[in-house]
Amino acid sequence: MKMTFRWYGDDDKVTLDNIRQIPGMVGVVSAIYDIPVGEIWSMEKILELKNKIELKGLTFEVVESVPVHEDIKLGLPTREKYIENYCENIKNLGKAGIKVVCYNFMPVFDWTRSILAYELPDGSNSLAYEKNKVEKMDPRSGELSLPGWDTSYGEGGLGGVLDQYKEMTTEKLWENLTYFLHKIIPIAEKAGVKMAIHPDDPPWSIFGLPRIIVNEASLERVLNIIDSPSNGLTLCSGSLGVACTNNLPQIIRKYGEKIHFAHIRNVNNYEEGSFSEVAHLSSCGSLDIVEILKAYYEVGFDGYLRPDHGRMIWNETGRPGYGLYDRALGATYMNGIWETLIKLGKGDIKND
Ligand code: DNO
Repeated sequence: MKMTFRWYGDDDKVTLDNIRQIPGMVGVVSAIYDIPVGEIWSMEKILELKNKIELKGLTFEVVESVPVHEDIKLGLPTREKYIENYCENIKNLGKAGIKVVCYNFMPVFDWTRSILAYELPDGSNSLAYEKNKVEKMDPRSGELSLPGWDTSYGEGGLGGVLDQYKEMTTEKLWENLTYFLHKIIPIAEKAGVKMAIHPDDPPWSIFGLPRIIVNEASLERVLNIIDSPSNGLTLCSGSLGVACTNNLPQIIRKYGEKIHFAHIRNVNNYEEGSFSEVAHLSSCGSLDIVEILKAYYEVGFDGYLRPDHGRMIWNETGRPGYGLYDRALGATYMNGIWETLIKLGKGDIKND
């Protein structure tokens, strides 16, 4: 397992110097943020970012994300140009030594929450999803824009793209994903890049827009589209884990070799369909992080892992979900579990 940390580049309040001081941190996960979705990332920009990260003794082998243009998800004729550009990006990233590219196929809205600073009983705050509030939100109002979204709305803006999705069905979205994968996976294979689709967050349809990467059956379906080491998963515990029917350790055991990138986050599930994010520690939420890591250990996981969203603690302010302190605590907690699993496995610690 290679422990990594997401970094949003020079605009991030969290610096590479902060990140390198987290014990056990080997690499940074990042992206080029100032190029519009669908355009080509120049080799120059990719290498500049890579050099900046490596200068601090960290690796840069995972990109999160190369966003997929809405025209690809919509299956419009203009998708051809965007798919070509996407392939160009994969080739360039491969040349620069990137091993894993994370992406998602969520229509219009990426991860969605109703509140960015939900107060937890200990006075810290985190991201939360309150079903009743989301149901009352007007997606066209523009109030719904979360930090870190990569949007590609085109000339008609948000309203325009939502209109374009009016006739979209779950099956049509699957067709469009299938088309996309048939084009990009052979290119990724050649470039030595593993594509890793991120599940939909939350894993259910919102605002009438279909969402398809939501459970074990959908992971199976996406992997069956093309059997290739380059067609893999980003397994996000917090995304899938808010649906109580998703058994994460079971999913990890089943698809272990296809999981190239692990996001680990704990969530507290309230009534079905509402949740808040919490500290990584198992006892703080609904997910058993030890069981999850044990499953990764048992399948011999040697991919990349990162602590996903953290709470805001100790008066930290910054990008919701992506502060320094709680994510660093999460990484440390997980490193502790991992070290224990390794020692137990080797018989260095008696298991009785
Ligand atoms: C949220 C992230 C997502 C993720 C994309 C992957 O914090 O987990 O925005 O990066 O969905 O493409």
